[in-house]
Formats: sequence, structure tokens, C-alpha cells
Amino acid sequence: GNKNVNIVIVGSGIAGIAAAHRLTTSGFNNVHILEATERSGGRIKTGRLDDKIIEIGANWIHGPSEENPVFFLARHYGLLDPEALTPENQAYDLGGETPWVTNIFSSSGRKLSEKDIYPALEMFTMLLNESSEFQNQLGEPYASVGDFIRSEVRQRCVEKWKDIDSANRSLQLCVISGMLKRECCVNGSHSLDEVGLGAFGQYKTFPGLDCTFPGGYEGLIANLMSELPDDIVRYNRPVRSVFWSNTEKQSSVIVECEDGERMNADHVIVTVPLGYLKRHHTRLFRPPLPLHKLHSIQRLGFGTNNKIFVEFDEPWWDADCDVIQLVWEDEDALVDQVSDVKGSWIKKLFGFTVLKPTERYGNLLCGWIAGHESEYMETLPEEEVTHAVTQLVRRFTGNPSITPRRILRSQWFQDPWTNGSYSYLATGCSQQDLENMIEPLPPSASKARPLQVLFAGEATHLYYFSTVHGALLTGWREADRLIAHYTPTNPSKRRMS
Ligand code: 6YU
Repeated sequence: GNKNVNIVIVGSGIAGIAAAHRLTTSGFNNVHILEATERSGGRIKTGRLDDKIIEIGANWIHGPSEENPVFFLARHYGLLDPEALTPENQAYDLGGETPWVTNIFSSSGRKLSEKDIYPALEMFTMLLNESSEFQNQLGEPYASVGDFIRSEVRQRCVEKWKDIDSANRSLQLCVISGMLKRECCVNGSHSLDEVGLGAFGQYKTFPGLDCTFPGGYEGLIANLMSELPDDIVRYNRPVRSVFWSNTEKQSSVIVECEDGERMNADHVIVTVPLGYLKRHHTRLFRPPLPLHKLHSIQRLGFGTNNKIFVEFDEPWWDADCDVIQLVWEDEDALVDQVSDVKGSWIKKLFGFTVLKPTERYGNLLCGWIAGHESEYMETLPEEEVTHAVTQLVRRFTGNPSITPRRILRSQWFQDPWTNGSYSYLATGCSQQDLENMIEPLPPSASKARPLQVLFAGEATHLYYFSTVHGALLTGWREADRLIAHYTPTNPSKRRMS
């Protein structure tokens, strides 16, 4: 029967697993996942530093509340701390101001107070919120989010900060440079000059105060996998090409692996990252993708955000501190890029998050760095990264004897199956680009057999791109598309159409 149709899923990240889960629980019994690496999870990747659980990839459940499917599953599988389940936590609305305690250090070794940087924080928060309001407006008044924020700061500071002396005003601008770098990490972009203003409001959030998985994000993967048939995933099976058809001739799709092995499929769900698609679409799709789909793959942004975990013998931050922010006092020109990447890539690191609770993590920080500087960092030997971080911390604390116990960094740009971290809507992008990403092959106008190749993955969600919940929902969406395809239409409906 129809439940025997042969479905191949490319990629065993959360999107591929979610698709397989929905298909198999709906009775489809000929579903296989081909995964390039020796593990499932993709950009959900939990690692260890001794006995401490750390996340190399996805970190938080963004917006953990009822409607978030990742929160729903995590609660269902019992993977969350009790605080994350409280109504207060779920109702929390991140309207810019956060409950995090921030320690601020400057490049001259001064510790600043949150009050010291309030003018910059207030202005930046306002402009970031305003950046989301150009959605559905005709035309954009600035070339990018970066251009908008920098131009508006320069104009508004004259009036708004007229009572602030020039040294302090310069400091506020330096603080904003740090916030721009932080926002590069959030977006996974090299610079905010590459992030589109018109579509910035396209990204949507759920309420809830971001929470982590105390036992590791991979617990979500393990629980979903335990409900899949054994051996549904074939590991170390990178797919090289997917042969689909624009004509009525070819009756099935052919999937070819790197080693030349070929298999037939009735349907293929492709969940490879956008970074992989950008590099390999020519080889991956035969015949080539329709031009509108190809152009969207090229237009959409996919950048790099990496973490550098650093462990210390003693904390140099306050006991209640959640985030450490770094302010370079020579950056009042509102910069989010480093001009001398090789010499001073470390200036792109905006700061650290403190891993909590301390009883569980000790004195462990996670540094964040995005963009080309981050990609360059990946190429350096670990000792060189350690050296740069040590010099940085010594300078900003003014304490020349602080020495990290050890470091561990992610290298997402070098990962050949990801080629970066996650997607963003680059300048020139619109919702149409995401719709083009979602569209199955062959295009609906074609007479060829429909739904040969379907597309899921983080970069194919209209509102929740760049997240785990977005990726999960796209896996379910494409499974549902196939399920609907094989569900006999209601006869009364059919008569009417
Ligand atoms: C989230 C978070 N988080 C930090 C970092 C990263 C990401 N994300 P996968 O890649 O997982 O799976 C594809 C598989 O395909 C994979 O296994 C490959 O090996 C395989 N494959 C590839 N090629 C193949 C081939 N040829 N053949 C066979 N197999 C092949 N998300 O919710 N919370 O805290 C973070 C973070 C460092 C790298 C994140 C976070 C993103 C998620 O990790 C990611 O979306 C999903 O895991 C992707 O799943 P998938 O299945 O699609 O692909 C205004 C505005 C702002 C807009 N952005 C703001 C949002 C902030 C996003 N923040 C993220 C932040 C962090 C810190």
C-alpha cells in the first residue's frame, strides 16, 4: 500500500529526525535517513569539559513556552530544570530589557557599572526594536540594519546626549560597537551591514525566558531517536547527488552517495544546512535547481558564530554575574568589524556568558565571536587562541596574572557538512526567498510526478529560521505534506472541486 512508499531523508539533524518521527508514527514503514557523519544531531551537539556538560552548537530553548514544540518535547521527556517549567518563566516577555546581571570591563582595565552604560543600552535597545518595524513598508530608508543603527545613533546622540560630556559620549559609542558585535553573534552574520532591514521583522519569537538542557541538548535527540525504528539512520553516508526529473520519464528519484552507491526513492527530504547548499548545490541536484530557488540560496545569509569556552581557577567576575561585556575604548566609530583580522581578530569577541549554576559548572565562561574573525580563529592552533584570550582577560581586568585553566572552541565554519552556523535574512532578502527554499521539486507547474524532493531544515522556516524549534517544525511540515499527499481526499470535497 501507500505506506510502503520509499522515503529517503538526507541529514540526521533535528529536522530530519522530526520528519522521520512523524512519518513512522503515521505508519510509513519504508523511511531511511542518510547521514554524512557518524552521529545524529547536527548543529545540536553536546560536548564535555571533564565532567561538565557544554553545548558546542545550539545553546538555549529560545522562548520556552506552551507553543514552542522544543519546550513541549523537552518537558514531555523530563529534560528541564524545575525553574524552566514555572508559569513566570514561560510568561516572560523579552522586550529588550533582560534580567541578566552584566559586568562590564573596558580595554583600559576599568570595571564599569550598568548605570555607566545606560545611555548606550537604552538607545541601542530602542533602535534594535525599531529595526523590526520596516516589515511590509514600501522601500527601506537605509541599506541594512547596521547602516540604520549607526546612522540613527549618530543623529540621535546629538540631541539625546547633549548633557553628556564628550569623553563619556565617546565611551557610549564604544559600548554600542560592542553591542553591534553581540548582535552579529545573534544573527550569525559577519556584520550588521549584511543583515537586511526590510525583512528584519520577519523573525518571530515565543514568550518565555530562554533556558538550557541541564543534561545537554542532545538529550532531545536521544529521546526522539529512541522512538524511531532501529537502524533507521545510516551513518557515514554522505549524499553526493539527487537525480530528480522535470519530465514524466523518470519514475523515481535516485540518490547517489559519495562512494557511488545508488538507491531509488519515491520521495527525498533534503535537510542539509544552507551553508552546505550554497557550496554544493551544483553537484547535489541533477538537473540543477530552478533559477528562483538557486537565487534564494545565494541571496540568503549564512554566517559563522563560534563559542570559546574558557575555564578559570578563580572567578574575576561577580558571583551574581550572567554576562560579561567588553568595551574597547578606541571604537567610538561604531564598528562591528575588525580591520586587521589576523592581528586583532580577538577584538570581535563581544564578551562572555557565565555558565550557571556555579555549583554545576565552576568558573566556566563561554565567549562568543561571529564573522570572518571567527572563521579565522578556527584556523589557529589552540595555543594561539588560548594566548589571545589570556591577553584579553589580563588587559580588561588589569590583572596580569590571570591564566585560563583550559579552553575549548567550536569550529562551525570548518565543518564540511555545515559551513557556518545558521541563516539570516541578508540585504535584499524577503519572505519570498524563504518561500522559494520551501518549494518542493519539481515546481508545481511541471507535469512530472510531484513531490520528488522536499526541503526542510532551519533555513526553510518563514519565521523561526536559525533555531532548533524552527528546524523541528520544518521536519514535521514536510512529513505532513507527504502524509496529506497519501491521504485519500474527502469524497464530498472532491465532488465540489
Ligand atoms: C536554538 C540556540 N544557538 C549556536 C551555534 C549553532 C547553532 N542554533 P543540522 O545542521 O542540525 O542537520 C543537518 C544534517 O545534515 C547534519 O547532521 C549534517 O551532517 C547532515 N548533512 C549535511 N550534508 C549532508 C550530505 N551531503 N549527506 C548526508 N548528510 C548531510 N538554535 O534554538 N537555540 O541557542 C542556538 C546556536 C553555535 C551552530 C545554534 C541555535 C541553531 C540550531 O542549532 C539549528 O538551527 C538547528 O539545529 C538546525 O537543525 P537542522 O536539522 O536544520 O540542521 C531579529 C532576528 C534575529 C534572527 N536570529 C535570532 C535567533 C538567534 C539564533 N541563535 C542561535 C544561538 C545559539 C547560541
